[in-house]
Amino acid sequence: MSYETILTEVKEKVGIITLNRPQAMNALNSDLMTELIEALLDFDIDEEIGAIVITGSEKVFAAGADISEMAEMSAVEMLTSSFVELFDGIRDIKKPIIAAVSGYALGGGCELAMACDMIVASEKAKFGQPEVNLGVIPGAGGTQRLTRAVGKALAMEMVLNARNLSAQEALEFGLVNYVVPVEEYLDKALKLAKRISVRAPLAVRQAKASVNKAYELSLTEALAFERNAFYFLFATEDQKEGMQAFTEKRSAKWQGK
Ligand code: DAK
Repeated sequence: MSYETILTEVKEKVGIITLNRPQAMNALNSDLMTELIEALLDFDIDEEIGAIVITGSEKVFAAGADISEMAEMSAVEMLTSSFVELFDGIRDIKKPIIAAVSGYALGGGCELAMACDMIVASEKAKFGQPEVNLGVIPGAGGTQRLTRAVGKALAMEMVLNARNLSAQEALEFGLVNYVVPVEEYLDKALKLAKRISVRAPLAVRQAKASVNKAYELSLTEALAFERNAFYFLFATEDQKEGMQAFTEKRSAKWQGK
C-alpha cells in the first residue's frame, strides 16, 4: 500500500509507521489521520506482525492537529469532522503500539503518543499541550490521558500554562518508558517491539486489553475482566505449549491458536 503522508515498512514482525509531512511539522491533517488508521488496521490484521511502532523524524514527532485545516472551522464542522473518530480508532487496535518520539510531540502529537501503549523518547523529545495558546483546549484525550499519566498538578500546569516537558521530565513523571540518545531511540523502540512481537500473541492481546481496563472500569469490574481474559487463555494451544515448553526446559513455539 502506498501513502502520501506516512511511510510504512515491516521489519522482523514489527510494522513501522513514519509520519511524513515534514513541511508542516507532521501536523495531523485529515489525510494523515485517515492513512494512519488505515495502516494501523492493516498491520493489526496481518498475522506476520506482532507489534507496531509509530514514529516521526528526529526533529518532530507531530506538532499537533493541522491548525490551517482547523482555523476557519465552525463548532458544528468540528463536531461532525472525522478527526476525532479517526483518532479514537487507535483504541481499537489490538496489537501493542509503541510511539518512538523525538523532537516535538505537541497538542494532538502528544495525544497521539499517549494513545499508544508505550513511549520511547529521544533526549530531544518535548511533550506539551499548548492548545490554550490557540484559544482552545486538548480535545483528543490530552486532559485525560495526561492527567492519568503524570498526575493532576503537572497536567494542570501543562494544559493551563502550556508547559512543555523535556524527555527527562517525561521519564521522571512516568509519561514515557525510556529516554535514549537521539541516534538510538528508533532502534530502542524497534527492539522493544520486536521482543513483544515474538511472545504468545493471544496472551499479549489479552494483556493489553486488560491493562487498558485499569483506566476505564472500577477495580471490581476490571478484576473480573482480567480473570476472564486469564481463563480464556487456558482454551488456547499456546497456553498448553507454553507450560509444556517450560516443564521440558525448551523455548515455546507460539501459534496464536
Ligand atoms: N499545524 C499546521 N502547520 C504547522 C503546525 C500545526 N500544528 N505546526 C507547525 N506547522 C507549520 C508551520 O506553520 C510552518 O509552516 P510554513 O510557515 O513553513 O509554511 C512549518 O510547519 C514549520 O513550523 P515553524 O516555522 O513554526 O517551526 P519552528 O521550528 O519554529 O517551531 C513548533 C516548531 C512545533 C514549536 C511550532 O511550529 C509550533 O508551535 N507549532 C504548533 C504547535 C501547536 O500549537 N500544536 C497544537 C495544535 S492544536 C479535535 C481534537 C484535538 C485536536 C483537534 C481536533 N477534535 C475533538 C475534533 C487537536 C488540536 C491540536 O493539536
